[in-house]
Amino acid sequence: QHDDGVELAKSPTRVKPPPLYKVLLLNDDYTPMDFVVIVLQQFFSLDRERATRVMLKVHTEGKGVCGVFPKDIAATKVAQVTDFSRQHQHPLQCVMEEN
Ligand code: NFA
Repeated sequence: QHDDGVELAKSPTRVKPPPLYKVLLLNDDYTPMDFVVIVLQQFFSLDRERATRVMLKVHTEGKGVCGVFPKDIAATKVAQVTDFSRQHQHPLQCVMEEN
């Protein structure tokens, strides 16, 4: 089996795109809003306006999507956000789910 280059390969030779995972933040009663905005800016490269929008969605709806990534990257984000939050003694929960 060889790679077809620019052509769209048929099923026997097609390489499947990696499954994507949503990374979500969950609401809680204790984590400061400003801290959540910082997390979204630092770990998900959102500008302040987009980060604020996602934070408010999590706050009002209970959860919100931070981004969509391949599995290993999503898992790293979850671990980094969880570590960072615990270092700052906040209970913020970050989870991933298959898209
Ligand atoms: N609900 C938190 C508060 O009122 C803010 C928050 C937003 C926490 C998003 C977690 C996620 N301080």
